[in-house]
Amino acid sequence: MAASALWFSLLLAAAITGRATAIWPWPQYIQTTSYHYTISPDNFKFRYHDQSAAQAGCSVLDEAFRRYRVLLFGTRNWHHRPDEKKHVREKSSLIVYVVTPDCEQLPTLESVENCLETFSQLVWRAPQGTFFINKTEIEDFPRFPHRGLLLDTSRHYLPLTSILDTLDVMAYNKLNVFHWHIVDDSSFPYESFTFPELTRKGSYNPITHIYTAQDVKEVIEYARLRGIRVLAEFDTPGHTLSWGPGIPGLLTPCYAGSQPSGTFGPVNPIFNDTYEFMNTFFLEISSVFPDFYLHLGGDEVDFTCWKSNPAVRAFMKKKGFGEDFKQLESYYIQKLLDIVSAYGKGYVVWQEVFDNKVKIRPDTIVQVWREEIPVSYLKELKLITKAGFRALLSAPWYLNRITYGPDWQEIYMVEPLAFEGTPKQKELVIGGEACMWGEYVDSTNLVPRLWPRGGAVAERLWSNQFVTDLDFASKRLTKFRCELLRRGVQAQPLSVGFCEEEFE
Ligand code: CP6
Repeated sequence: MAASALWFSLLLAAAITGRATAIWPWPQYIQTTSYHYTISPDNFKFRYHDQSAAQAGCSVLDEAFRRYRVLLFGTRNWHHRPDEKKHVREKSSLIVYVVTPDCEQLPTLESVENCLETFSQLVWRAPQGTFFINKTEIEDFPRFPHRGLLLDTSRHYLPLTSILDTLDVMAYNKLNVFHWHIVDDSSFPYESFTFPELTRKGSYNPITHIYTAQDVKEVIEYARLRGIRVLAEFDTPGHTLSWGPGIPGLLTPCYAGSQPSGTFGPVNPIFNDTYEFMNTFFLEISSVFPDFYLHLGGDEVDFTCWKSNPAVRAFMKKKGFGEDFKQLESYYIQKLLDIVSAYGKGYVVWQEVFDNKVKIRPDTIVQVWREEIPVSYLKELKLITKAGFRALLSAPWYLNRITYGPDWQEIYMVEPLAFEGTPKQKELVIGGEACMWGEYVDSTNLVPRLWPRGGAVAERLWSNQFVTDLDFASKRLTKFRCELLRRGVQAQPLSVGFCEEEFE
């Protein structure tokens, strides 16, 4: 007979066993004991419970069972130790039963999330290599449904492996949205099949520094299997210099006096061709990226070039915008939002779109990135939610920024709901994102800059609002960082010290 049957549900509303070693992020409820079971990898099994709606053939869980077995016990074939086998099986079979309400093809904002990561963090090892798990009761669910990480693959190209490896570590941290800031001024690595010239002329290298259709599919599938959504950002009308060479006429020519200066500004909002291009381009994007949401950017639009261009000025006059270039920006964004909503997509935009009073659909999500100007990020959240929009917080969570010292603590102590507002307003804050802008980051320094500091954001967005004790967090994050090293992630140290198991 199986000695211990472990019951799991996706809500983790079940009794399981384990020692609270390095649980990160901290669960909603945990009651652990010193009573522990020995786990024999030979006789350890993940199983679908009879009452689970999902059963074998559910790829997300089948694959998760396989991955977590390897994470826990390595790739050694534990099933062939003939002398011990029978004995061990009788003594300590351990079965983790998973109950899920559904087998979802794609993760969504509404998805109920997986529990195998938590289970894996409860297993501990004796120096001789024996595995244990303490008798523990645990209940867990996220505080916010949108817990993202932004990677910028334009300022520096990130090889596919860097992206896939990041998705693994996101899953370890229970982050569930990969915000792919895939193109920007510096380069256009996305390979468009409708407009191949964009990549051919806008990437750093059209052979080696691009994401092919196959690459993009691979990222989406790898993320899906880890419960991670891919939120693709094609930022316009600013941050688009790399689009220019591939699509002549798309960008606004800047003027020096009465002559074109040879430089270009944001997307030119005055031509029908611009919107025809966007219509075709976003048709492709809408089908390539299956998530309901697309990120449409809209940040940092510099008006100087538009101001310098006589045709733009004439257009402003005709439309009655006067000297108010925010109205021109709004004109562009509104047309773009109409295009994308016609494809049945939802959208996320940077805060300027809200600040500049663009008319946006009520289901738009507004992402807050500016720290103080013109108002603090908390005030901004207050204003956005007061207007009835959903909001995402990123302003205090720039992982690309580094300082000397334990800077994860500042990240950790952020309280996203510390603004004045009704409970209804607070409900509109659906989460946040850590950002890794790429100006000074490529595959050489990405990993230690992301981890374990990204974990501070992850716990703030997962755990309940009262999990704020820095000493407690520090101890767990230090151990979790050692666990990341064990899993092959080059996470940087939090402070002085060492890991009990040393790794290369
Ligand atoms: N790139 C793009 C960036 C930033 C933004 N958009 C950015 C600017 C300043 C800081 C952080 C990020 N590098 N496209 C703003 C959302 Cl401090």
